[in-house]
Amino acid sequence: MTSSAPHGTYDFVIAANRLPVDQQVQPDGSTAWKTSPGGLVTAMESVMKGREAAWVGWAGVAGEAPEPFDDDTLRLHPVPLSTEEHNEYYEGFSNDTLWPLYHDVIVPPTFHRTWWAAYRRVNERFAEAVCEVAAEGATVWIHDYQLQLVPAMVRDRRPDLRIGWFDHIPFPPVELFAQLPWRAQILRGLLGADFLGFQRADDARNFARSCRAVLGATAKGEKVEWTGSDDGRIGAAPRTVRAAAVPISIDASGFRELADSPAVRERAQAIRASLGDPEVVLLGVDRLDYTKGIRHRLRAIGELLEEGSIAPPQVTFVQVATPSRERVEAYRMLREQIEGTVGRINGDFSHLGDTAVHYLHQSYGREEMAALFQVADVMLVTPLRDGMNLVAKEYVTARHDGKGALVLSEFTGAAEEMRNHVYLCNPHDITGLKETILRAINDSPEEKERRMKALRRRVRTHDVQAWASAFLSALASAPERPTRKEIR
Ligand code: GDG
Repeated sequence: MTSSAPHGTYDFVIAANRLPVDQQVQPDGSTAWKTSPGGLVTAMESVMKGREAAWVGWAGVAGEAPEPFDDDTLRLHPVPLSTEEHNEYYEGFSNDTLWPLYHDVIVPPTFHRTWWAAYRRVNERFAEAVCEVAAEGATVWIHDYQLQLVPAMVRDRRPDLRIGWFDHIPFPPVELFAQLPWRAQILRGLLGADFLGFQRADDARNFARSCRAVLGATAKGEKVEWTGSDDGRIGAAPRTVRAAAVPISIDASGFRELADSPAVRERAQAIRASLGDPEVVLLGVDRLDYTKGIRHRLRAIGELLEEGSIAPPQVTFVQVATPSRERVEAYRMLREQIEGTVGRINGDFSHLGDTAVHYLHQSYGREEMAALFQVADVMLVTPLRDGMNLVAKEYVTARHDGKGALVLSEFTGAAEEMRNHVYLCNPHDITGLKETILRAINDSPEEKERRMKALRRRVRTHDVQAWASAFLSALASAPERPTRKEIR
């Protein structure tokens, strides 16, 4: 423990892989930082009011990091990543080892010792940066799977801090997690926190079971007790940690306002007209990721077209597949497969002027997304595994007309909250998925409106601000750490 670690002045510190800023080139060729507003930023704004807050993260450009700077009331503290570290810590260990392992090994995870070394090194750097900015007794909120070692690394340096970590993605069952060669180190890293938040109670339970099986910790209900070890490795101190579900949400009022604006309503009408005013628009919006079930969705759509259950121009399917992680091989292969399938479907079932599948491998602005949601009579959210899935919550929030229908995979965190009013599906069951899509198309307007009303209410009352407050009050009341003496 380095009690001489420097203290900063911020009493609330966020650590996430990315800073909420992007570097933009100005007309004169110079560069400037622009905040990229997202759900997390909005949530943080609501809990940061009146606090001196700092955000520690990578600025998005490899090489030297810019000097810390202020954005409005928030201090942004960039952590540098070299190109090699970006490859090994981020694209490698985070996105090609942990991501597939934590998503039911839909593709096989890759294990490389050099990636692990980089992950550890970068986590250490984040921990140092957190300690540098955090005031005595500050609250630290660490985000996601890229930073699982940071809680213990911060704790070792600064036992005065209150440390929370939130897992945006699923936590796998121990039978899968146990494959990870560095499973014990990851668990010990997380156990440095006072409170660990997960999307679902099942994720929290998976974590607790892993602690029991891998570390021999005691896990009762939401409490994990770890008596530590004296081998001097990170996370060696005795701990009692609470692990519980705190499901994330969206900035519902902000998104509702956007979706309700005249510009977005007009744009929605224009999009519908440009599609040839079909009777039914089916929509998918996802990062192009193998977890999102896009291939299964296309399979179902292809079969429905083949059977003649749906056909353009009356029914058309729009798939927005936002470019993602394009340097990782599994993502390159996925893109090829999906684009091959879309090409085959359109070759077989489109006619001049009547397209069966509109495939858009692009990113769009928030307004365009809100407009697309309003056009969608049936929204297809069919992941094979997803921590939460915010698209599902955005879709219902955008439907201020109360129309539309949400087909939602039971393997999303969102299904925990929304299962009673969505058209629930198992995306692996193509026959069942086809039936569910047809039911969502053909159900009565009254039934759809009833469901949509309940869904909208749920998201409105459980928004991102509520999530952030719930997390922080759980963190504030997390069990006090017993001293080593009390445990023995
Ligand atoms: C991870 C977890 C969890 C997508 N394309 C565009 C665009 N988006 C926006 C969506 C939505 C967000 O990105 C995606 O969030 P999801 O929740 O659907 O999925 P992941 O990116 O995998 O997020 C997930 C989440 O973290 C939060 O904890 O729910 O389970 O995997 O907001 O609308 N936004 C814009 N243009 C696009 O082209 N503007």
